[in-house]
Amino acid sequence: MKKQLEEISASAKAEISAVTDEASLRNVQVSYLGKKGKLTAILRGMGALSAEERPLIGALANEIRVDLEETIKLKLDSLKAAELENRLKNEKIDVTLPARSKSTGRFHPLSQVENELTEIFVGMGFEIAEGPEVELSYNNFDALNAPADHPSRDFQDTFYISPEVLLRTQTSPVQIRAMKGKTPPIRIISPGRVYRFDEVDATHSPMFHQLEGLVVGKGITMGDLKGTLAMFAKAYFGEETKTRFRPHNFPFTEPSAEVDVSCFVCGGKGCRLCKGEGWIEILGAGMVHPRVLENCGIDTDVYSGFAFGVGLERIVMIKYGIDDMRYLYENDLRFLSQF
Ligand code: 2NL
Repeated sequence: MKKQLEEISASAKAEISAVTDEASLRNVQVSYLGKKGKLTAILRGMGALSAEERPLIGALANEIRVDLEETIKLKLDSLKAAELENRLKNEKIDVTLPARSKSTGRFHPLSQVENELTEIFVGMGFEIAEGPEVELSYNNFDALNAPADHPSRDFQDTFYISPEVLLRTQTSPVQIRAMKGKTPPIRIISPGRVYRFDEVDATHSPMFHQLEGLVVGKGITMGDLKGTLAMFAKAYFGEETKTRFRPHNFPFTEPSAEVDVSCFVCGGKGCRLCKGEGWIEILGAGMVHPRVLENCGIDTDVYSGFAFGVGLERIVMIKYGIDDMRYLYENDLRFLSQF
């Protein structure tokens, strides 16, 4: 029986040393030390031994069991170490690979243009003024010298909440509030959303964005208006940009003008963007009508002012050659990620 035990020990050790993975090692373990294992069978059959032999064989069998358990444990450790070694070799990280690019967020083109314009005017000393989008009809129309029969006041053109309250159709009421609230000098810009009762198409939306500017002080003239807008045009469209004023009419300014800049694509020669004109209309402006100043409690013997209004959608569309305004509101990333 001793010989049998030594054979079992030898063959178990040979098998243990031959396995190359954990699962096979477990099989060897079970086939020798498991409930129906070879060593276990010997231990079970010890009842048949003589009283002298039993303790000797028992001790030897136990010794072999402990030895095999230890051998299996060592083999297991070495298999695990080998596996780790192998993984470390195969899962090598190439730190020289270029990083996967992360798609970062960005400002909507309208916000980008609003920020660019704001920065230019803030650089010229303007402050940013804000006000409510739900306004008094008085601030939106009456204070701005829009007569009761002015077409823009029609309920077909303006979103009324009540006869006295509406969604502002321009950001001018912000300037009205500023003029009522402080004494000149005043130098403000008011970017924001405005609303008009328009059908959606390539050039219209019931909600769009404006940026207006207002300067009120002693001795402010048309020359200041022209100089300010010429400087703005150069800062935004490029140093070579020229500015042109065409007579126009707004109820809130007198005189009023529409302002064109020389085409920034062709430099004035005429191209597709400027439709062969050489000029692109970018905003409306004028000297603040004395009645508007009076409506805000400003003494027209002492003060005068100028104002202008830019449609931000228009500037975005001109700048990027976008031919349909609806793209600006659809939030399609294929469109937005181009800017
Ligand atoms: C345009 C024209 C303009 C103004 C807005 C203004 C504001 C006050 C007094 C006088 Cl409080 N004027 N704003 C003046 C001229 C033109 O906007 O076509 N905007 C897109």
